Amino acid sequence: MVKPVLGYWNFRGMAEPIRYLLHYKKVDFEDKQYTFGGEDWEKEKFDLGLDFPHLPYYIDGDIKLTQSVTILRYLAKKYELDGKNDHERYKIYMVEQQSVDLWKSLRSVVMSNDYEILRKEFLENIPEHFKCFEEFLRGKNYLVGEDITYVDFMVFESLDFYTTFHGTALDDFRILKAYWGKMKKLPELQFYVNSCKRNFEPIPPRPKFEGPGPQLILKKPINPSLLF
Ligand SMILES: N[C@@H](CCC(=O)N[C@@H](CS)C(=O)NCC(=O)O)C(=O)O
Repeated sequence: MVKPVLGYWNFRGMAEPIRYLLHYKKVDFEDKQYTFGGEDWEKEKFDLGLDFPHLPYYIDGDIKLTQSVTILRYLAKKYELDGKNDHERYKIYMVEQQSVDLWKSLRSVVMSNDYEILRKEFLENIPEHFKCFEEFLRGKNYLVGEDITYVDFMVFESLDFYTTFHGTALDDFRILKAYWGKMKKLPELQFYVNSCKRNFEPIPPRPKFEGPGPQLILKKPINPSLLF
């Protein structure tokens, strides 16, 4: 049987929650990583049979999908990580979009050419981003109840992105911090998160993060059309 293929750049970005889910469910898949800024993606882009050729994509037999959240929804349904009933699902969709907003708001700052100006204000506003998540999580095991769902992988990646950006970002949020730690220690993810194959960079390498880890510096400027 042909393995499903997840295609994305060689950093975490929008593909990372998908990678978490696939590793969590022990899916045997190919993690195809294109060199960011290289030509390998451009060469293949229009030959994969994708309706909307973008990264990430997921090819699972006849199923050929792009749009990161669509891929997550597909996998969550297939591997039963999408809630137990409609009531849970509405909550899941709400958290899903909230998580996209959370991730994108930091990404837009760190990718901005005005980063040095925006950074300070963004740091001051982090509590605004986290307050509702902290309350939403209160008294729960995972974001939507007792069981893990795909939105846990999305929010976990966002929290990891924020703590990479600013090491103490979560310090005033006891519940969120404990949740982030718990997700990081999920037994099903240990092999992946500790593997040398996992990329450190949540976005294309930028010499900007305060958190731990290697700091890579791009050798050539980012071509914005490759990104969003
Ligand atoms: N809303 C889309 C955004 C996808 C997107 O912007 N992908 C960028 C990389 S992060 C891309 O495909 N760039 C290369 C291209 O369009 O050829 C998603 O969530 O998947």
